Amino acid sequence: MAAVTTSASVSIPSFTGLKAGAATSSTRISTVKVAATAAPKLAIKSSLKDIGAAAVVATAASAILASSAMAIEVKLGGDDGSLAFVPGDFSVSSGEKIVFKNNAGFPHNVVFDEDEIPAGVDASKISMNEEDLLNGPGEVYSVTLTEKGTYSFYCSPHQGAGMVGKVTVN
Ligand SMILES: [Cu+2]
Repeated sequence: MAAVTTSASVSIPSFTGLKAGAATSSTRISTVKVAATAAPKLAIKSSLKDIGAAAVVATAASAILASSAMAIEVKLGGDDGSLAFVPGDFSVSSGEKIVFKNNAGFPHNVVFDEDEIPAGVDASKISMNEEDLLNGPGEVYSVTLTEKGTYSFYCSPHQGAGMVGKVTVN
């Protein structure tokens, strides 16, 4: 079965959430300082713990952001519910990650056409199985192409409806 990974963009919203949480924590600390009683000691401890966790997440998120600079996201299904890859024709650099993400009208999948990929590339190694489907919202299939050239791909349930795409690797 083809590798299904969590995309960077899926992780980022939770980072934003935690960032907001960290801001709340520092607010709590200044409140504690003003109060200056013995009891808030426990509150400070838990606040620092929150900040520590947020800092760890922040580090992970920057790593994700750095790597996503070398990735392109392709929506599976248009925002208007159309059965299409969005964008449907695009270019990437050799080695750049392509993240296909369920957006609308799923289930979808991503299958490269063995007759329309550069010579020597094994379609089965870069494709999902025809029977495998991304069923849930936000589910992703990621692939990295290194051989330069033009690749055609399609979604097997919706190929007849015109859900086909093309990527040029430079
Ligand atoms: Cu589809």
